[in-house]
Order: sequence, then C-alpha cells, then structure tokens
Amino acid sequence: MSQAIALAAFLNTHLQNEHREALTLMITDIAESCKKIAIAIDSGALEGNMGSLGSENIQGEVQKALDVISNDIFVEANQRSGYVAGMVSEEISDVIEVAEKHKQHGQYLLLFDPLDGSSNVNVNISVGTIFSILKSSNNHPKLVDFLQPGVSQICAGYAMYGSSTMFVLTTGNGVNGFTLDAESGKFYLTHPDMQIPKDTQEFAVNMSNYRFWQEPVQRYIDECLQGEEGDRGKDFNMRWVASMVAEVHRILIRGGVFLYPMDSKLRNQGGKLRLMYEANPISFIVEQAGGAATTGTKRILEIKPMGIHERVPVMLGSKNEIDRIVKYHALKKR
Ligand code: AHM
Ligand code: MG
Repeated sequence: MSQAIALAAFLNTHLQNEHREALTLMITDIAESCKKIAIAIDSGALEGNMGSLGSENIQGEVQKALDVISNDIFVEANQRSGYVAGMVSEEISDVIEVAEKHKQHGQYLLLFDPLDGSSNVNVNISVGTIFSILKSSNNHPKLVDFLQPGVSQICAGYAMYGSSTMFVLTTGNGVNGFTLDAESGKFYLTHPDMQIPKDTQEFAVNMSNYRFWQEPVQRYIDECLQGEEGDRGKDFNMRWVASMVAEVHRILIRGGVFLYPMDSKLRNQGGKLRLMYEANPISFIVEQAGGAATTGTKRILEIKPMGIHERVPVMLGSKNEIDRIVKYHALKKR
C-alpha cells in the first residue's frame, strides 16, 4: 500500500489540460460523495433504508429509499467545488439549480445516476453511481445547455459498490480504476489503463426479453447459443447481474458484451437505459478502454440528445463483437 498512488496524487499528474483545476475539484467531490453513498448502502438495512418509498421518479419507476438518499448526498456534496453550474439526475425531472454562492466559476454541468441497478439493493447485489461532466457555455444553464452529444463529455466515471468499492474514471486519456481503502478512506490506483479485450466468449443480456428483440439481436444471440456447433465455432458463457455498472466493470476486466437492445415493449419510450447519465458516460469509458458502443445503427456518443431523460438501445463491450452486431443490423436494413 505504501507504493500505491492515491486518487489525489493521480489527478495531480494525470490531468494536464485546460480543465485541470476544475476537474481536480469536481472529481474529488464526486469521489467523496461515492464514499458517503457506499456507507449508506453498507448500513442500509440497519438504518431501515432497504425498501421502496411508494413514490415514482420521472421515469415512472418506484423509488427506493436509497435512490433518494444517494441523490441527496450527490447533489449536496457536488455544489461545493465552485465549478458546477447545474446538474441533472435520474431521480429529478428538471435541471437542478446550483445556488449562486456556489457558482464562483460555474462553467461545468454534472449529470448522474445516483444509484444504478437499485432493484438489486435489497438483495445485496452490486449497485453503482454513474456520472458525466460537460462544459457549459452558460453559467445559468437551462435544459437545452445539457443536450450535448456524448463526444462532448470531458470526464465520465462510475463507482461500483461491490465486494470492494471502486471508482473508475476517464478524462479522455484512458481509463483508470481505484479501490477504496476502508481504513484510510482513500481511493488508490489499482487498475491502471484498463483495456477491454477485442474478442470475447461472454455476453450479458436479459434473455427473458428474447421474443421482443429485433432480428439482428436474435441472430447474434442465437449464434452465441449454438456455440461450437454453429457458425461461431466456439462456446459462449452468459452473465446477467441487472446492474449495468457491475456488467461493465466485468467487461473492462475480462471482456464481454452488454446488450440492452430495443425491444417491442420499449419502442414507445426509445429503449431501457438513459442516454445522458447511463449510456453516454459508460460508452465514453468503454471506447477509452478500446471497446465500442452502439445502438445497433449508430455510435452512442454521436447521438444528438432531444431530452435529458431520453432513452436509447445500448450494446457495448469487446470491439470485434460489437462490430459484428453492427454488421448484422446493417445487413437487415438492406
Ligand atoms: P435503474 O437505473 O433504474 O437501476 O435501471 C437501469 C438498470 C441497469 O443497471 C440494468 O442493466 C438494467 O436496469 C436491468 O434491467 P432488467 O431489470 O430489465 O434486467
Ligand atoms: Mg440507472
């Protein structure tokens, strides 16, 4: 541990661009909020916080007590850097305004899903926090200021509350992972320069939706299931945690693909996962680690958003597999 690089020291040497000071302060606040959320999750049942609230968020999903607690921790802790001009959260319908006294510098927008995979929280399975940072041209940002494509992100990351708490980050110069040392309360660099293997024999998808998928996705999964006896000539393994952060973390470590494709049940809402604070930050990380992220027909990072809570189909992970899925979609269109 004496040799390990702490997050603060890492930021000091790693951040070299014009956002250096702002990102150092904002990332430090985000990491602190994630530590607080980890503590709230750890003691959830002891504090009576594991259940549902009976209320619904903007997505029409039942809110868990920890969804709201995590959201409040994040909003409160990330006002202080002086650089955040406004925020967007999965749990709040409108733009979250930052008090004037906290906007000395402004200029940046913070978008986040405070507790991703929260349907897993009361069964003690890994959940996470996902965030994205955009530059703002307006110190009093309106909804329209947030509607920038994913390629405009200057930083993205997630915390994973798993068997250990981890913080994974990109500022457009590779992907680095940090592990929380519970004793010192510091994150240390444990996974430098994370790279997704280009090939894989593992896929993650909610198979119960099979009959609702479009033909190119059914074809891809059929071929995986046929394994050695089919066109692919090799056997595949499957995992489904129902916590995107956990699936993506596994993919960053040993490769694989994660699919939440369009299906006929989701058509009216555009997909399952949210573009601005789920698909975009995760796609930025995946691409920075040498992987790819698509809707099937479009690179996710190039989508021009129409709304802050917009949903999209998401397929991401090992590059050669995602290229194959894109090819199957293109063949179907002809
Ligand atoms: P959430 O942000 O409301 O938790 O929803 C997103 C989650 C993802 O983490 C996960 O991949 C997906 O929903 C699981 O969906 P399903 O319950 O259909 O398996
Ligand atoms: Mg989510």
